[in-house]
Amino acid sequence: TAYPWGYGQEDGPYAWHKDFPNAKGDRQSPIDIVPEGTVYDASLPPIFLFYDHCNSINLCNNGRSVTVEFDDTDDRTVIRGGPLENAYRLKQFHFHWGGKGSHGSEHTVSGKSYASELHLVHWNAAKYKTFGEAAEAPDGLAVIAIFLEIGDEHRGLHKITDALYMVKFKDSVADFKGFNPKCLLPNILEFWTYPGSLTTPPLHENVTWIILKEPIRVSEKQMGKFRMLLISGEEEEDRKRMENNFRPPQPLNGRKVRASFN
Ligand code: 1SD
Ligand code: ZN
Repeated sequence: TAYPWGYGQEDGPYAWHKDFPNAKGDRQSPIDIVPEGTVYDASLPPIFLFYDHCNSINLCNNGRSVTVEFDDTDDRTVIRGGPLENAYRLKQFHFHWGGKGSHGSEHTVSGKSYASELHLVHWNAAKYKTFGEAAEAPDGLAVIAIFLEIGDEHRGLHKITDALYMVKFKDSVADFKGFNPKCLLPNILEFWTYPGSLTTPPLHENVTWIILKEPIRVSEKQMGKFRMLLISGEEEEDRKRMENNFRPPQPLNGRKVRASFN
């Protein structure tokens, strides 16, 4: 199968602009966050995650990442506060990671990469009727990003890493009920926020990014399980690993990055 885009030599981030002109837009993501260049905004409320009644559905390998999808037909699982004007519903979360421990995140902090980055994707259901509609609107999406660094084993992540074998091949889907991403949050919810874009084609410039300062720790062995996933389908002879599925930092172009903390 030919991929319209990916993370390889030919179809990777440096080629995306050919099919997706947004790639050269002026509010692209990810970015390098330079803490000294951010502005503390005392008027920013804390971010609240109402995840108590959340309902995961399945785990999928879409050939570019591994995604856990949620029932988003009502407002049972939302985030509020921070830079957001209303509640945004959780749609899915997924990861970006490297081929080796020290890189793999999309956002960087003063040039430092983390091993992986978790994205909790939410949409503005107060204003738009469907995820698809929100995904094209300027205030449609809010993504919470959490950095993963190598350390001890992460208890909460086990449920995911232990299930990855079920979605080894591209386009595979497995039942994944009852997982609550609350267990993947760090202790402190201090964040940076800035206006940006999807980090994957079509690179729509409609994401309010909320990047948690405190990383979570996962073991090298757990990261290794992500790297066993394949970007090839079960029928394909040529087996390629899913790794280095991250876009490098993009120009800030004068955007202000606000910090919720001093
Ligand atoms: O990579 C994801 C992509 O899979 C999809 O979830 C999209 C939202 O429709 O968001 C991007 S990202 O910007 O969260 N990386
Ligand atoms: Zn992402």
